[in-house]
Amino acid sequence: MSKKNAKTIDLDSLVKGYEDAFPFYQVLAPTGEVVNSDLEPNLSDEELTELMRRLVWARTYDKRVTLLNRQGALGNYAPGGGQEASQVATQFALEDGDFFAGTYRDLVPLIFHGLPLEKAFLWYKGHMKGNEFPEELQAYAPQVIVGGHITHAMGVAFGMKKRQKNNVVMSLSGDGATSQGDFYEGINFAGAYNVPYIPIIQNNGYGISVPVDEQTNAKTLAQKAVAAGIPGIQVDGMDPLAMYSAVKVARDHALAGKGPVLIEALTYRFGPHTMSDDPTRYRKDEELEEWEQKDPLVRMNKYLEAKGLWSEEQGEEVDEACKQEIKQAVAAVGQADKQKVSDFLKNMYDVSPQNIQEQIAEYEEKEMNEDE
Ligand SMILES: Cc1ncc(C[n+]2csc(CCOP(=O)(O)OP(=O)(O)O)c2C)c(N)n1
Repeated sequence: MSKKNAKTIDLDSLVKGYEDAFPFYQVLAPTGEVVNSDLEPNLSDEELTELMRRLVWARTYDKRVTLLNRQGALGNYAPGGGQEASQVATQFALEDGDFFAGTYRDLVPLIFHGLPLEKAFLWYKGHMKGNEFPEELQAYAPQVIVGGHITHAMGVAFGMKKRQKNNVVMSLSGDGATSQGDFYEGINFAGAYNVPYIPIIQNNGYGISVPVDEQTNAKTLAQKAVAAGIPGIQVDGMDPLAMYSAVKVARDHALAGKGPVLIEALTYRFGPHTMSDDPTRYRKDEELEEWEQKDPLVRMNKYLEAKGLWSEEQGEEVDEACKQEIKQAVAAVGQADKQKVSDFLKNMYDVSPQNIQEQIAEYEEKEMNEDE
């Protein structure tokens, strides 16, 4: 005998409903025209020019550091070219005292947040001093554990709320991070405790070579906010003005005591995952070309040129200045102390247990002999 329900539940349309509930926010079309003036940020000419300067600086940095890596001058590098809107324009929307937590791909926004260039390069070289941040810098060192910093960032935001600070925490991570437990724990806690936290997911389509649709059945990553009971928005991650405005809206929301906002930025990395990756093994040339048409720098350039606020010469000046800054930082990194095993060991604990103390003594003796 078959058992039948009298009525059914339309499960398929339930899922379709989630997809439709997350519209895509954009301000600038790839032509540089404004398509949504309601979301166009109220930035002065100076601020718009400064944002463009930073975008160009980021692109030059990306190309230059890629070359330095190939020459063996710096350690491994995770290119950010293509993702400047989701990295640089988002950080530009933060205020003094706001906290930033990014990944191995987000060194450029960390530099704009206050990390000296030399420290960034020491970090690429795996030097301990690359993790020793200036006391006043409101940021974590770049996170390599996928999703690991989402719970940490939420914790900082929890602390800000307890101390009644008028600031927010913003984290940057990739789509792959939303496949990790830490992501769900972080946004759930942030929602439950209503903390001033803005997790930004840079959906660049891949977790190394794994496409997003193999990582999740969700059609948007913004919809993952629903389970945490917080707003989730999907934004054009190649549009600097849309990314800037999205963070401003989220920041105001958080500071009004209304808690976190999850932002999904639809973006693309033009380069490989890291310098040891070959993206041609999992991406088609046509896909790259299609995304290159959406280049955040080109669209911002067109927008500003139409306003008479940006010229090719200005771009060249920024390019040259960035190269000089990099040159000086590389030279400074060359002067850094050689790393010692004893220093690594001393860095592990505030008060070292006996076995570590023994190892420190053993290595210090060896190192002394090496120096002689
Ligand atoms: C917990 C953890 N698992 C696996 C890895 C290896 N790994 C490094 S980067 C990466 C992909 C991350 O993809 P995504 O979060 O989308 O960031 P993207 O690199 O695209 O910016 C993986 C799996 C890791 N670092 N940490």
